[in-house]
Amino acid sequence: MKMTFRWYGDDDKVTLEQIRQIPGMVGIVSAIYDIPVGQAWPLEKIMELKNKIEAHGLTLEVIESVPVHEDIKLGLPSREEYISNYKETIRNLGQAGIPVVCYNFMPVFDWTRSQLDYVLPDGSTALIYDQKLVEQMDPLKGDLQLPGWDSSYTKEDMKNLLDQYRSMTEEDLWANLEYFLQQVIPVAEESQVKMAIHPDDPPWPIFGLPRIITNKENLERFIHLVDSPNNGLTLCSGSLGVTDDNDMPSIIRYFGAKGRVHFGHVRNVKITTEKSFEEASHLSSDGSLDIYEIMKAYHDVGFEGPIRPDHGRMIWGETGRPGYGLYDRALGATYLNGLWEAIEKSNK
Ligand SMILES: [Mn+2]
Repeated sequence: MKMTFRWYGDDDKVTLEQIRQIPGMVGIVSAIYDIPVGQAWPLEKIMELKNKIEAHGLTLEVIESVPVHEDIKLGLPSREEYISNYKETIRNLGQAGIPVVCYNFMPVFDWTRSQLDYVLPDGSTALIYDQKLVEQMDPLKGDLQLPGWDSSYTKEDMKNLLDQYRSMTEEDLWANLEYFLQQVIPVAEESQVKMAIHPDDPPWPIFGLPRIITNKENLERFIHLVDSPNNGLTLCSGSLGVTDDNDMPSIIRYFGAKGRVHFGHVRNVKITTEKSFEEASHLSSDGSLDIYEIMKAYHDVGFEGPIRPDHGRMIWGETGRPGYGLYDRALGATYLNGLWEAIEKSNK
């Protein structure tokens, strides 16, 4: 296991100098943020990012994400150009020696929450998701201002997009995903880049849009769409784990044994009511997930890829990007490293 940390580039309040000082931190998960979705990433910009990270004694282990243009998810004729650009990006990432690319295939909204600064009993704040509140929200009224997705859409763009998705079924989305993978995975193989799809967050349909990367059965279907070791998964405990139906340790063991887990997001969530949850600290006893069992599952399948602490709470007066402050994620990394050391030593 390689411990990594997400960094949002030069605009991130959290600096590479700070990340370097977290014990056991070896790698960075980042992306290029100033290239419009659908355009190819030039090799020079990738090298610039990689060199900056390496100059701080860290390695660029994962690109999270190379976003997939909506026209690809919608299966529009214009997808050809965007898929061709995506392939060029993968070739360039391969040339730069970047081993893993994380992406997702969620229509329009990416990860979604109902509140970004919910106050927990200890005074820290966390992201929460309340299904009833989300159902009352109207994306066309600008009710949603979330960090996970592109807020540059105008009302008109949003309306057009939602109208285009209106008639789309889950099977249509599967077909468009398969079409994308059939073209992209052979390029990933040639480029020695491992593609790692991130599960849908939350793992159920929202705003009437289909979501398909949601459970073990669908992950199994996914890895067979194109049966290649380069067609793999980012397993995110805080995404899949918000429903009791998804047993995270068993999912990690199952797909890990097949060599299809390329990246791990490890964080805790507290399921409050059905389809509602609060993000918790990483500690097992603070949430609904057993983080020890999750790390043990990664350990037992011999996982050697990158793992990162995922969203953190805001603590100690820190302000900044919701879910992505320094302090609580650093505590998370330290806790995960502690569990790993204990698991390793007790297995000797
Ligand atoms: Mn995640």
